[in-house]
Amino acid sequence: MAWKPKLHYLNARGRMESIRWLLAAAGVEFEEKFIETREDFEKLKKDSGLIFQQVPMVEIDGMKLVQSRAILNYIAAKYNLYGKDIKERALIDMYTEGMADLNEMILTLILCPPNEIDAKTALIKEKVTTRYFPAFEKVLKSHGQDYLVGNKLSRADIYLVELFYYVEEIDPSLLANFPLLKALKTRISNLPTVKKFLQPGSQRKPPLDAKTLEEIKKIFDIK
Ligand SMILES: N[C@@H](CCC(=O)N[C@@H](CS)C(=O)NCC(=O)O)C(=O)O
Repeated sequence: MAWKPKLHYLNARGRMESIRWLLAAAGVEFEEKFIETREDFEKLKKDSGLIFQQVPMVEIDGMKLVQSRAILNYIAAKYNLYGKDIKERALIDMYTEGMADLNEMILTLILCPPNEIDAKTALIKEKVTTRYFPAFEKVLKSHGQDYLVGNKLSRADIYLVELFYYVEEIDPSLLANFPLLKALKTRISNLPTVKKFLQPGSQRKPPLDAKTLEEIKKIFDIK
């Protein structure tokens, strides 16, 4: 059997899900080792020498990589999803850093105290519709091409489409006024590798539920 990258994280989206998306879109099969208890996490820290005592960690090409952005950069470069030159790479970095800012807001929503959830949700919706989606619609309009950078699929397209699915979970209407983004979503979702990842039973993870959140808080000692 061919060697596969091994992903060490929770059985949840968190900071690993974009890595799962990128590998899946690149057509790379991967294994997952889930951290299910505080003891699992302590053991992983001890046995694998996690440099910052944090996950995600990905075993790939003889390395044990941590820091989600570093992992994404490596996978994107390895599978030719990171532009053809340093200018394209700079654009891809610029766009994906904006996407990472939005993702961080979405990712941390569930950690908000209940009395702050509505305000934070409203803020996300406002940023989506007045900042992030208009920015990426404008990029696509400016060059009239099918992909964000270099007329070729890159990690930026994959990350943005991943975010479309999260945003739709918050409010399915938010993409309505952005025709080029809607077309991008359809185009990327129909790539055979992505289509497969979107099918039930894939390694894509569902939204976090309250029970799993409580388990995660125990594992990471979050008060
Ligand atoms: N900048 C890091 C942040 C990693 C991070 O915060 N990991 C959390 C889980 S999502 C963790 O391991 N927390 C345990 C701890 O910090 O002790 C990345 O992007 O990978």
